Amino acid sequence: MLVRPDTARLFFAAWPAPEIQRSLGALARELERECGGRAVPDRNIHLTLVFLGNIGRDRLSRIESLAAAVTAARFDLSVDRVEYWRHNRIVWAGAEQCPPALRELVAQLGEALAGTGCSAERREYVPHITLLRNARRPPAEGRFPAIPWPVAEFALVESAQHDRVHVYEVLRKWPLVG
Ligand code: 2AM
Repeated sequence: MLVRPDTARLFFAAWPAPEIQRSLGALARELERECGGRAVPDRNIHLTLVFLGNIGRDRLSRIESLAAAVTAARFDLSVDRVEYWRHNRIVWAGAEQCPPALRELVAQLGEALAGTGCSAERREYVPHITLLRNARRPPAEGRFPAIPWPVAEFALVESAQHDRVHVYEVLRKWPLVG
């Protein structure tokens, strides 16, 4: 029997449909050839909205009811550029234009969680979709043909490691408005 620990490593994310994960995964493997490092497997590709960290499972239902009250609008994300962060050697995909509804969703989640002590991110939100870890060098070209991603829901996700492999489990999803 699988015994779950008392705490869970949690984050809110936009979770792409499998065909969008495949498009981004193909880009990740192309970048892996160019930059070295390790491509994130298709099934793990996502956009983090708010990172919560390790949270007691007894707080899950409270977090879920706060998330259910979020009323941000759905939006279209045009994933059209890649960037490299030297400090953690991540190559990631992002969007030249961050849709206002995405900022609004992140802000609403942050406000909903403010009283819970779960999340205290003070830096400006930079939407990033991690494609490569341990990259050896930055990609030469920052732009690529846009991958359109209609985002119509958001998810609460648990992150676990089994034998050093990242496993993400979508615990619940909520629709965006519109
Ligand atoms: P990363 O891809 O840049 O590592 C699950 O770990 C998700 O939460 C990943 O998208 C990861 O971003 C993000 N994450 C992990 N630790 C974080 C932190 N301290 N602050 C913000 N996001 C974090």
